Amino acid sequence: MTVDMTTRLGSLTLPNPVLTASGCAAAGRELSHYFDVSELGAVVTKSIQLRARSGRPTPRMAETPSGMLNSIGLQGPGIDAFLRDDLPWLAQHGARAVVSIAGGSTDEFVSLTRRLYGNRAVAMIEVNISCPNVEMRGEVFACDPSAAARVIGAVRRAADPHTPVFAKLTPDVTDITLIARACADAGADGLSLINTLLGLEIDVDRMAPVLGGVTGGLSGPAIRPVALRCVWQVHEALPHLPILGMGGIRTGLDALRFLLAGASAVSVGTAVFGDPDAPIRVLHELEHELAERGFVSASEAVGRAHPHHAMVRS
Ligand code: RRO
Repeated sequence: MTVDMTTRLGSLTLPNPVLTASGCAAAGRELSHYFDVSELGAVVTKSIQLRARSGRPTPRMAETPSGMLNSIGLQGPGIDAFLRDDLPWLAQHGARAVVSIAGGSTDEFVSLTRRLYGNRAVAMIEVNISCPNVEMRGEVFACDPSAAARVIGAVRRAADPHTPVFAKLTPDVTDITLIARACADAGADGLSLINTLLGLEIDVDRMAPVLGGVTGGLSGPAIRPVALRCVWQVHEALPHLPILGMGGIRTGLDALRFLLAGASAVSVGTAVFGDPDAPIRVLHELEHELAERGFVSASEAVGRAHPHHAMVRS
């Protein structure tokens, strides 16, 4: 039995619901050594900033039980090089590009959004207001409903009306539904849930933090239940708002769990470091798991684990 794998994120229709996660595959080129990037729902690019940036001091990665800490600090080529080299490459290879943008102020987010306006290679904008590896916690706009709404509202107004704008949120807040609602009210077309959790590891030989940047973002299977909980809570509060779910997805069953909790699509991130084929494997496994359960479409599974699912949908 074949399953209709198409999914919608706002006004964007994707051939399937499995994407890469921002930051884990640069702009997709590295993964193209392993599979055809156009086979995925979309490639989500590493968050891009106005200017090139070298990032935080090394070491920038640390392994933890079932997880990974990163302290990259927004290393990247800047928007000029991205538009010149990376975005055209994705378009030439038939990949749909979800462009992640990051800035230190609302004005920076707006400038980045304007640079993307009208570019047909941009399928969607993911607004990263939740990077944990910034100098000041005040720059994590997703920790505060009004700061989050200010950035998302400004980006939505500046963006091409045809381009969906998703806000990427952090789980490091008391009530993620308050931030989600503020973003939705400000015009977000959907949400990406979740970014990494702020963490720390100690090297007992050096008796010092492992990471050069001291703290880092925790990702991988260790955070999957946290991510699922966030997707669940936000879908319960805002059942009509599309969610792109991510956090520790390694298998098709993991992806299915996110769909059942309310995500319309998923991103596979940390898994690619140990298994570069992971996104495409997860896609095939998800299709199989859906078929096994008698689903004729992926969208039928979205939110199915919620007790009031039937009422919400009707
Ligand atoms: O670059 C990073 O250090 C980074 C970013 Br922008 C982010 O959003 N999440 C993360 O874990 N690391």
